[in-house]
Amino acid sequence: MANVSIIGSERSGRTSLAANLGKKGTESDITLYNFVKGNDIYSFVDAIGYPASIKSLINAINLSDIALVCIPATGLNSQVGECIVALDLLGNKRGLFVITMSDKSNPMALSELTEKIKAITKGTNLEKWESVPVSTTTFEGLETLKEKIFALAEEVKKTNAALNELPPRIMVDHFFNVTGIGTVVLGIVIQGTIKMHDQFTLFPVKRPAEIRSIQSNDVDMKTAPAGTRVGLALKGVQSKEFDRGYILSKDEGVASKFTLQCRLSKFTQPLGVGDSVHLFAGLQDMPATISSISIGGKDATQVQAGSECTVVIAAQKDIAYSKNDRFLIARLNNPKQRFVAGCALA
Ligand SMILES: Nc1nc2c(ncn2[C@@H]2O[C@H](COP(=O)(O)OP(=O)(O)OP(=O)(O)O)[C@@H](O)[C@H]2O)c(=O)[nH]1
Ligand SMILES: [Mg+2]
Repeated sequence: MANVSIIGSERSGRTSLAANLGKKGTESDITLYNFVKGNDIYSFVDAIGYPASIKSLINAINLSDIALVCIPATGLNSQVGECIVALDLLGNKRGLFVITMSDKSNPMALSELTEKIKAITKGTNLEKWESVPVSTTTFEGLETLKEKIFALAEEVKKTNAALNELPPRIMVDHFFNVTGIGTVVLGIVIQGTIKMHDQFTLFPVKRPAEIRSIQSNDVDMKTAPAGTRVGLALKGVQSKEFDRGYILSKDEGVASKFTLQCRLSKFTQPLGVGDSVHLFAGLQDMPATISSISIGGKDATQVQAGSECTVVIAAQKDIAYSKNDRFLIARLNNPKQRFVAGCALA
């Protein structure tokens, strides 16, 4: 099992790649494609709403263990830059650069582009990511790409196995009512192992919910370990009580004001006290305001690109969170680099 996001610039061949890697499933501002390999299910998430919406990008990244960043053979642009910044600020992801439409290029240009990618990712969390040239018209490179994804998935499996004993948490991305079944939600078991009849609470709204049944890729299961994309039928809660990013677990933090340890992107404009920003926490997102900033323990009114600071941020709604979650601060209206900072709870 591995969840893989397909991101990158507009018209970079993302959807063509997704369609070559899996079979189309759920579709909203992200589209899911599934592929079954023996006992393993791969779910690919195409961030179709990006670049218009960074929410689509962040959701795809946060729903995946592995990211594929599509870069057309014609070259880099600011959207690729933005994807790299998002991945770097979120940290801790595995991934590959997919140089798409390789049939439109030549070996010399492809190796030049590979070098450029190395240069711009130097010093980021992505500096060791490999680049793979692929064409979905000639199918050149597709098998190599799949092998590399499978190899990364083996690493992901080991990481996820270590999460199986933790208290279960399910991050919900879709929710609806199915006639004759009731409330059905789709999401990912981000830690722990879930079982039929488990009793959870839906956070941040604190409503009780019992797991009536579990499916993975439309197959009924009694349990599901960490990393599984699941469909759950639930008892005790209605689909209209859900929102994107709500968490089912036994115990979860709920707050709207946070003290965050932040690392600012090198490419952002300064961040100041009183600024209106957008806060992302997992798949939850909402407007927020910077209440205070401190740098090295001293109060400040502003912090510059590339630096670290502690901020107190007030969000407009309650957020469900756990102590190791990562947060992102963004400015939705900034035309080129919308990501401001990657954060952890202080
Ligand atoms: N020659 C060639 N064309 C390709 C390849 N992959 C995609 N295309 C074409 O490039 C265009 C964009 O491909 P898509 O897969 O829609 O790219 P996308 O990133 O999903 O695009 P948007 O979602 O519209 O931003 C389409 O006309 C594809 O047919 C490829 O490997 N080679
Ligand atoms: Mg597309």
